[in-house]
Amino acid sequence: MNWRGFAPPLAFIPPLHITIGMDRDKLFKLLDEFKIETPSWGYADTGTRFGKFLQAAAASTIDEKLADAGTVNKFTGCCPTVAVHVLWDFSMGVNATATADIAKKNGLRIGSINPNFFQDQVYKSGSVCNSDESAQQHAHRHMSDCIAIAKAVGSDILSLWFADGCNYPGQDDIVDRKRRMHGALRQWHSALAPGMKMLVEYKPFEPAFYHTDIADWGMAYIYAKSAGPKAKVLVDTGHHYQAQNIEQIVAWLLDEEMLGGFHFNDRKYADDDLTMGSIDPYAVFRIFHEIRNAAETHGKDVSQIAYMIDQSHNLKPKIEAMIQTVTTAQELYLKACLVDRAKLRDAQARQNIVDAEECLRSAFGADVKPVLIEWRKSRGMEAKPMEAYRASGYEARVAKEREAARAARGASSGSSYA
Ligand code: RM4
Ligand code: MN
Ligand code: MN
Repeated sequence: MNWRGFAPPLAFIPPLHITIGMDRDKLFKLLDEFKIETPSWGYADTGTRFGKFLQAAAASTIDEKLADAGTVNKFTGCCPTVAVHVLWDFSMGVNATATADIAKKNGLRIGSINPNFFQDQVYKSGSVCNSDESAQQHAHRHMSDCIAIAKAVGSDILSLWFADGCNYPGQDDIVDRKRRMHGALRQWHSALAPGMKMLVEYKPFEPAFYHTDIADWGMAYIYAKSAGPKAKVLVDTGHHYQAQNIEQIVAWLLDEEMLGGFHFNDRKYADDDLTMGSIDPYAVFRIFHEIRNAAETHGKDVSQIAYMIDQSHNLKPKIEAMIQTVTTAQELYLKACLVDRAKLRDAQARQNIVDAEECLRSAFGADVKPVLIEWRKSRGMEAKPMEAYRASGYEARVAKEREAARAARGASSGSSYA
């Protein structure tokens, strides 16, 4: 629709290259390079603190999660790595090297390793920020296991999120806790294999509700900077106060060369872990716009950004939810690639606010679905991933197999995300 609300007749829509000032080959190359990591926990039954609703097709073992992740990658061609959550995926008896082989059989690699510093009883008052040294030691032992797993599976990302924090004013000394975290991160940084990265995730609330020990991007930045050059900041889109300008944080981190990656999800209220772009797709577009702007206008290297999904599909069928997420991400990324940056620079130089804003709005409003279909066809992929996945009958098949396998194991679904 144009701004008066009348859609021009189709025949008058100019060809793509005229509208966007970017040729098809460049766009296709950008799409080729755009990869998103899916999380193992997105394939499992998850819930809220009030309970879980179980799905027959949900994955319960790491093998099943990898089969599902491989299926998402098969239909989207965009998700070659899988994030693992160590305690949920590598319980006793799970062999890391064998798991890497299963990933390979499913056309995947193990991506980020997510340690778990929140589940064990000893972490009641935190992990490395805890004044109780036995909790700190427990966290250190777990981290050594995680570094060993990372080496065994050939992962190059340790993705760190801490539930550390306090529930009440005065509960512990904020500065002592800060120094404990500093010490732990520095120590772990020095244990990283060459080529490994350490991502530091922040979150202002939950499960601690008075303060968390890495509450915002500034704190994550300071910790990462002091840990060493392999440490960068991880932006989880659900981990901000309402109304926070996330794309500005992204632009700053990019300019400081401290943006490590994302956990994408959407939310309405708190850390809701809803499907990316389901509530506010323009917000995701604005993030991608800042990334493309950093690359094209400011000459920054954005190739190392780890795009990851951190969602819980409590009610949606897991694989469909993931395919929906990934195709949404591709659409919004592509729209951001379409922003006419020369035109935008010109409008900014003229201080013409309306023209400048329209550069973003018209790219956001572009129908990119036909371009994506063309790109998929040119790469020998399914033109419409969701339709093709539904037609494959995968969900009904694994539902049957997994129900039988669970019954044979005598397994019932536990309360964790594993
Ligand atoms: C946290 C954070 C972490 C995720 C855990 C399960 O809120 O987003 O990245 O691993 O939840
Ligand atoms: Mn996260
Ligand atoms: Mn979260």
